[in-house]
Amino acid sequence: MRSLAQSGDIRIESFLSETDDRSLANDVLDGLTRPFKEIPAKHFYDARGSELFEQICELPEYYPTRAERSILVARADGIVRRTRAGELVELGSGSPDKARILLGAMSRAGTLRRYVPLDVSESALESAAEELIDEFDELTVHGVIGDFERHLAHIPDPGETPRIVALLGGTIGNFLPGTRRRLLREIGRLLGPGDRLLLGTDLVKDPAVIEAAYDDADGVTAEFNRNVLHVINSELDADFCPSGFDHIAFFDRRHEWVEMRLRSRRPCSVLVADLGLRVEFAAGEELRTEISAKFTRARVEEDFHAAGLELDTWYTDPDELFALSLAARA
Ligand code: AVJ
Repeated sequence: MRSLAQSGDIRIESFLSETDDRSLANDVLDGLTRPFKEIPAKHFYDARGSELFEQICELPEYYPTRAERSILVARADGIVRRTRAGELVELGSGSPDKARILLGAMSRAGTLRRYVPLDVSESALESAAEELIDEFDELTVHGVIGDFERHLAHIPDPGETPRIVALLGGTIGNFLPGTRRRLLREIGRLLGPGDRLLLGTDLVKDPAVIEAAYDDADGVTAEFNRNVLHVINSELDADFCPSGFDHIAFFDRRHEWVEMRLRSRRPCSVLVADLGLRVEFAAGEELRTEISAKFTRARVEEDFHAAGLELDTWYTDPDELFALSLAARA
């Protein structure tokens, strides 16, 4: 563990190291040597990918961020009244926008103590911590730089107040059903009896609306999708030609998830020099880069049940685009 910052109110620790590079290396080795090629969605988010994602959140077609925000704004005070929480643990925190709404409600309720963001991006975490410290006098921040699939054990023990552990944005949808349930179970271990999980899930709706959100007119999502190839090029000394791949996004009705893929226009041979790996793509061959599951209330409840959790309160926006679930350990 590296301690990166230690001022009066901010403490940031990092649990990323060489094992971090290994995570991408392992995923590339596994994912590009299969008959159906695949790279996990978490590798989009280097500095450029995070910037592109922030741009996606502003696109007219990409409704989840706005819908979730509107629920948070309408419900944050109620959530805090219900839980009496004074601590927010946010997994995959990214920008401080969502935390600010919940911390503001804790501050109004007089319970606010601590914000514990966990994110892979050191720069995002530092700037979020500094912004929020300036806004809330009573706040301390204990940031954890890490990956919530591997570093949940480094979340500090709870303080004196109940805590909310938040996984927002629909990020849970990036995981296949079995992994999703395992992850929810692990997250549940962070919850004491009075603590609650706050989970953001995008909802099943007209496929045309969903597909537009993942294939915007300006091509920002296409660039975001191709960014994973830039990440592999720079981190593993590969020679992908990102412009040789088309962006594909479609709603799979049977699985109720969106898939993003990259389709090679021509036959191409890629060298991943750091791994001594050569990978061949046929013309038209596709690489799956993301699944983003869309939920119904019943499906969320089933997942909670399988993970040893139970739904406490279900909140949606008026158009039922997105949902926030408050859940407890069963
Ligand atoms: C950040 C994972 C919630 O799945 O909607 C946005 C990522 N991918 N556009 C999502 C994403 C394409 C986003 N999550």
